[in-house]
Amino acid sequence: MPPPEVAAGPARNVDIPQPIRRYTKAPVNTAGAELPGPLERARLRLKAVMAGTYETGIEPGYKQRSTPPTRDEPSELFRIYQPHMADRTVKELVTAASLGQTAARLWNVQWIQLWGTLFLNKPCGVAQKGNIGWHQDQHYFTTIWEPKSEVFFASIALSDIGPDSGPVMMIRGSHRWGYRGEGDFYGQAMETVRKGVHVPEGEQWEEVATTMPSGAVSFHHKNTFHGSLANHSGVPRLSILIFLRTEHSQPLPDSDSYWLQNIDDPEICPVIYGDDGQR
Ligand SMILES: O=C(O)CCC(=O)C(=O)O
Repeated sequence: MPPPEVAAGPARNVDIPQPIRRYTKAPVNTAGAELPGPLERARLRLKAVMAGTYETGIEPGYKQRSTPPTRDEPSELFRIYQPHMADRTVKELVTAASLGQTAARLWNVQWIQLWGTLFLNKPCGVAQKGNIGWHQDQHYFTTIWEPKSEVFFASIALSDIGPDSGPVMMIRGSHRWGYRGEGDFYGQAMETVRKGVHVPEGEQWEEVATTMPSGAVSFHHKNTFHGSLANHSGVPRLSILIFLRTEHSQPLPDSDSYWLQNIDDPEICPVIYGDDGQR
């Protein structure tokens, strides 16, 4: 049975009420019985990755958009793309069977592949320098996936995310607006970025905070407008964003994107639900 948020029946780019929130600790608690568990281990391991220590001996990919390694507390938003390439615990977390199962149920599909990850450390008290501008994820993938591709995103909370932690703010219902070609993930002046987004007639801009406990996962549609503001909670806000696709997705044949270069490599782009032979 699909979970109650999901309409029954075919689910191609399903019209899911926003924000989608799956308050499940499953990827954490079912991934291993040992303590302190993958979540706690992942937090520690990500500190090492932030400092440039790579357990697998492999550097995280897509370096051009990642923050250079440091042992210091970050003084602005810290981003590492592809941390699962560098660390086995992080890989274990992002490939947890329960994550794939939950995603497959939500999207009502037979197959889910992970094609990217992004670790975010939003430090406290750095004001605008911690922001992520309003955007639709689709904006960054128009040169990678065929337009109708079922590509979506999950965000695992590695710390408790309350209203004052700079939670992701989802714009309710914006997944139905279609791809708008507006917004800017990297823009940190939120008002300016907001002014560049035109709300379709009859719709409204309603921000909904995806607050959630550490270990929870939220999923969002590729066309959902979202962004995040300053963290005032007193502790860093830690999240791993996971890029996913279903069997209803197709790479653009002429794309030379980094994100397709390893799409057939099960180490970097593992199938997290369904038949690996389908890749
Ligand atoms: O975690 C955030 O603040 C935003 C991450 C993001 O842009 C996303 O989930 O697609």
